[in-house]
Amino acid sequence: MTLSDASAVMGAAVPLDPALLTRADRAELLRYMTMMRTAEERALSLYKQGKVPGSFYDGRGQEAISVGAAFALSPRDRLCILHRDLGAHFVRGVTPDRYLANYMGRAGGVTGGRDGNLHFGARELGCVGMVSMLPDMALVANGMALAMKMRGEPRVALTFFGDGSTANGQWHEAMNFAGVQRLPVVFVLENNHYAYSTPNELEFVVDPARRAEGYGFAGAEVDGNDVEAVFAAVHEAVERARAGGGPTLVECQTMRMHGHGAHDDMGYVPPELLAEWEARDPIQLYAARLIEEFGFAAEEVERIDAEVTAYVAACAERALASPLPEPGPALEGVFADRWEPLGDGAAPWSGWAEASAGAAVGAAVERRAA
Ligand SMILES: Cc1ncc(C[n+]2csc(CCOP(=O)(O)OP(=O)(O)O)c2C)c(N)n1
Repeated sequence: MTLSDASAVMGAAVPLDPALLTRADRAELLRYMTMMRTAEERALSLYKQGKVPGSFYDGRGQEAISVGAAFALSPRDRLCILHRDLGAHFVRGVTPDRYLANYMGRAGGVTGGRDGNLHFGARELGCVGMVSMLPDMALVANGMALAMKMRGEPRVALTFFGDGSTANGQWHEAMNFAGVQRLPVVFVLENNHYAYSTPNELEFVVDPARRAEGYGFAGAEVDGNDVEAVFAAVHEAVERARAGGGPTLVECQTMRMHGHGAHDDMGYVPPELLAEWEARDPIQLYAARLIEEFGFAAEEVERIDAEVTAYVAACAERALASPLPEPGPALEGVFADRWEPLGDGAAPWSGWAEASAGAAVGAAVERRAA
């Protein structure tokens, strides 16, 4: 079964070619999900200590989506990463010290202290800076995909968004344009069942994955708490886009296990619903699966957890040691200091060094290509 038959795949898992993921890849998938959880837990505690100004947002319970999806991309692909997708930044090579320093507004943050939140990107890693207005990152991804298509480059743009985005007018324009132009773009919908306090039933009548058919491209629905299911669906979507087959909407079913932000006690979510999803925790499920299905020893899985815990603790120390920024560079990067014509292949976004992309991305994709 392929995703190209949108109606046939609804609710069905894409079969994963076992050769696509090696044992080392599987350990990495667990490592990156654990890294996202651990770094966000640490950031939340820094927020509670008053070290993070403003607000704090995390993606607890959704780790399998950003990690699984980012793992299916090659270094030359591009990502638009939103507020619940920290795992994608990590897979691309952003490190937890830079993430934590960013939240604290320190000079060592990804934005050098310009932003004290999650509105960052890392161009050299293929991560576009986050636009907070929803769902505008879908439009940015479309723009990049259009450029890739016009240049004849076998590259793909991927964007994440939540269920709330799918009820916004710009979202429909983005889907329509992508379908009409058959853009090499992958739309990853993280359906965590709430847009702030608005539940799915007040957001839409027809499920977004089904709506993809109306825009003329494939829609798939996967278990967003199963990292390999996400990887398989996104991998197939990426292959199709790269081969000129146009967009795919991959809807990942999951649950937002924390409030919209740290300020939100989410009293509007029924506790029994949360308990149901707690039992489907993506990290615990995958750790158990590595042992039961893929022959990992319990100690190996525990070691990954211990290594990540120690690594994130060291990263937090580095972030805390980072100074607040000097005011001088605040305006750097706001206005272009020179003008150069964007010749073919010379657009700012295509000039990153491949070698600097996250080790996991390069290694996994190159192994598969070999
Ligand atoms: C146009 C716009 N309106 C409101 C907001 C404020 N806002 C940020 S995230 C969010 C909830 C979005 O819900 P959803 O798309 O389901 O994503 P989730 O936060 O659940 O992952 C809101 C209302 C925004 N960023 N942009």
